[in-house]
Amino acid sequence: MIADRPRTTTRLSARRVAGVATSCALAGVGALAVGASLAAADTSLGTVGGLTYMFASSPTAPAQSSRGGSASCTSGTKVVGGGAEIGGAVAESHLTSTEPEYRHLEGGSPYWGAGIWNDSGPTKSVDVIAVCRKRKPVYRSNTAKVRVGHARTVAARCPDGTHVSAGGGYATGTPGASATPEGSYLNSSFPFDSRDAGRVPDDGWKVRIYNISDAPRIRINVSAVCVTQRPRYVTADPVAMPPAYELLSTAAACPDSRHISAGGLRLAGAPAANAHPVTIMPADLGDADSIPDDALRAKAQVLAGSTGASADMTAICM
Ligand SMILES: [Ca+2]
Ligand SMILES: [Ca+2]
Repeated sequence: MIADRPRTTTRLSARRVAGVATSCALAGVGALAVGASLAAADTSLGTVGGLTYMFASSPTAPAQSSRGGSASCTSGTKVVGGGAEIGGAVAESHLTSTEPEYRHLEGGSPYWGAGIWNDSGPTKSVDVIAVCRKRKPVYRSNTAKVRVGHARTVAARCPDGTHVSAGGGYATGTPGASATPEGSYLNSSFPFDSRDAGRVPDDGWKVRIYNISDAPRIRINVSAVCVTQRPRYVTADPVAMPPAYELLSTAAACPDSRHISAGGLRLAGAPAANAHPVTIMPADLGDADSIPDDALRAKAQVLAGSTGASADMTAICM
C-alpha cells in the first residue's frame, strides 16, 4: 500500500449525512469476497486469465476524517482495473474517489486508489483491489469544474480501436474545513456507450461527482483504462431504490471463462446529493478459486425522501 498518496490530502472529500432513516432494505445476493481481516499491506489474491488481483486495506479513519487507500501492481505490470469497498454502515461514510492511478509514480508501479470520508460512527477503512497485467493498456483522462451544490458528469473517452476495461475519478474538494466538513463525493462511476454501433458501453468512463465543499468550483478528474481486446460487458437489470434503501448486489457477474477487471455503478433518478455508493469492487462468488474475479460487488444508499432512484450495474469481463 502507498501510505502517502501525493494528492490524497487535497482530494479526499466528504459529505455529511443528515436525517438518514434507519429503516432500510437489502437487495441482492452474494458473499463478501475479501475480508477486512487481511493485513494492511498489498497482498496478491492470485492470478487468473493473465490478471493479477492485488489487495490492500487502508489505515482506519475516525469519525469526521478522511483516508486514502491504494493497492499497487507488482513491478512490470500495469493497472487495468480495480475497485474499492468501505467497511461499516452505509449511512456513515462516503466514497470520495476510486480510480486507476498511473501518472504519479515516475518509475514506480501503477495502482488503484480510493478515498473515504467517515462521517460518523466507528472507525472505518477502505479495502482496495488493483487488477494488473503485463500488457500495457492505454490511459485517458479528462477534467471539468463543478459548482458548489451541484453534481456534474464528466467523461474520458477511449481511443478508436480500444475498449474500456476500467475507470474512475475524484474531485479536488477539500474536506475538513470548519464550516463545511464536506468536500465532494462520488455519486456514480460507470462505463458508457457513445451510441456507436452495438450499444456496448465500451467507449470510455464517466463519473458523477457532487460538490459540497467550501470552494465555489472544484475540479473533477476522470480516468479511463482502454484495451485493444474486447471485454464482455454484463449489465444487470436496473434495481429500483425506494427511499431509505440500501443496495447490496453481485447481480452483474462474469461468465466462467472470463474475469472481471472492474465494475460500474450508476445511481440514476435521484439527486446526486441523495444517493451514494460505498462499494464498487471486484468480488469472488465462491468458485474453485478465492480470487475476486467473478462479479461486481456493489453497495449503495439512497436517502429517505428521495423517490425514483435506480441502480445500474455493469461488470467488465476480460
Ligand atoms: Ca459502444
Ligand atoms: Ca473466483
